Amino acid sequence: MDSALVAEHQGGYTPFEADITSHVTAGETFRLTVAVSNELTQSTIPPGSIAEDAAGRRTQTYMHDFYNYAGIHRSVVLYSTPAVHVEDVTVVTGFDGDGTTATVDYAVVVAGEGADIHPVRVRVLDAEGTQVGAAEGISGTVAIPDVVRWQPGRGYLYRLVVEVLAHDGGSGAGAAAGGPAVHDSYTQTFGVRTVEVRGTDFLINGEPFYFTGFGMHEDHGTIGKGHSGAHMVNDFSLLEWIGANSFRTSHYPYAEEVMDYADRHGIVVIDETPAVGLNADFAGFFGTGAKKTYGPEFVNGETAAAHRQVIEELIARDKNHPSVVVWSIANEPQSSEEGARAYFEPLAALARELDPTRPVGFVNVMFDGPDKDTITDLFDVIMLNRYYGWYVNTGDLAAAEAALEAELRAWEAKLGKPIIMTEYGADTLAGFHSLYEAPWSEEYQADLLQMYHRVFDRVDAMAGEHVWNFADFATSNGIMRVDGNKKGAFTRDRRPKAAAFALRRRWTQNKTAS
Ligand code: GCB
Repeated sequence: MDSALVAEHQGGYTPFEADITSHVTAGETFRLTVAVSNELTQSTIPPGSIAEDAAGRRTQTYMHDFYNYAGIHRSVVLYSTPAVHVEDVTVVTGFDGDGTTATVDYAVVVAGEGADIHPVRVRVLDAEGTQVGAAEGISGTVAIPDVVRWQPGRGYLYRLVVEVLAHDGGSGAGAAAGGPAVHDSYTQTFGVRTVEVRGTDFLINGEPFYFTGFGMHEDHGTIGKGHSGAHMVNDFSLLEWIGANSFRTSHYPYAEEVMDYADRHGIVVIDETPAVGLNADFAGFFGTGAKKTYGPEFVNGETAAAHRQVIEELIARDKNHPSVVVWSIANEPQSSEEGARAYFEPLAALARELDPTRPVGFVNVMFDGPDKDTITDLFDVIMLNRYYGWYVNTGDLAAAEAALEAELRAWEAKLGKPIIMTEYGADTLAGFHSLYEAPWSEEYQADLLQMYHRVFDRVDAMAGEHVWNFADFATSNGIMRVDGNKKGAFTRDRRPKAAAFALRRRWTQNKTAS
């Protein structure tokens, strides 16, 4: 049987598609093969390198702290559309006047030959399915009076039903009812909310929002990175139990089902690209790598091209999710070396150009504090991963507390923007207890988190706290990891450590029953 290559795509976390119409015949069977490679190189995001020894044995190394699984982790879907069809929809929401009326700006792309002669109409339905607004044309604004807002903790969703009509009136469902036939239709859910950074406040719908939650990973026993609805629902239930209002998709875009769930349940998301490990300073930790980050050897023009692609694909995929309130374009890149600013300035500008409605950030690494970092001013929020009391000041929470507070105050003074602590935590072996401040014990993890919280509560610019990590997870082999990374508040099979109860007490204490 003849076979043909119909599509190729680089990057493992964002969707891609191919039109296979000319290769198949209606009514006949065919074989569709999807093959994936998990090899990471200097031109992939995340980057990695492959060495080959004299015997031809190839080994993969990479500079990020989670296991490089292979295989197909997400859905593969075969679907058909009419030749002229809805290809893209963008929805941007705002409020009018006294804030009780919403403005819904929409833009539709209709693809296919002769697309422009087909009339387009849109209808807005509320959660019960009642039509609350309508408009005609491929772009426009629909007003929703007495709008129900999408809010943290309350994921109220509307639907925008986009219909491409037959250009000659046609016949069909709509025609039978007296209107023109519907040629193609697509339903896009959306929520009405605004996001804004003002001074050191992070505002959702004009109200200060404080992030509580975790950096997470798509990682479970047996299924690895594979998406599973049952595991997803369990993880979201644990987030609810512990009082988390948000999470970061560390360190890559998560399955679309996760984003839909967050929308529906009012969970706030910091949405991250897979740009992790762009940092030669980690060479010691991972036992390998270049000496300098920016240059032909490591983060070069090819890396930049792949990085642009992942930003474009993430924003194209997730732009209509109300849960997404920040784009994080990288985790812990080297940000003090010469070359960092020239590398990141165009990427920050690209993210803003693609989506002027959401704050853009990146996550800053401990080595590049406020005295050394050269790029954080290019972004709207300050996102920090800090390990005082763990990698530094190990076992000395008093010294860690002073160092943490001094650094947060320095950032506040330098940039005056909201600070979100996107990682803080300690490896903890579930079941190990100690009377003393013993790293790895459940007591130490809880004490360390409590120390951070004392400091956060003293610093005005703090806008959120995401513990590293939601659950223990698999990593590559190394002397710093025993059966993976153990910084979870939950174990890998989602049992709570002592810290989980402490977090629950903090994160649920101000909640009124509803
Ligand atoms: C970090 C990284 C995260 C690691 C974590 C750790 O800064 O962003 O990927 O897993 O530290 O536990 O060392």
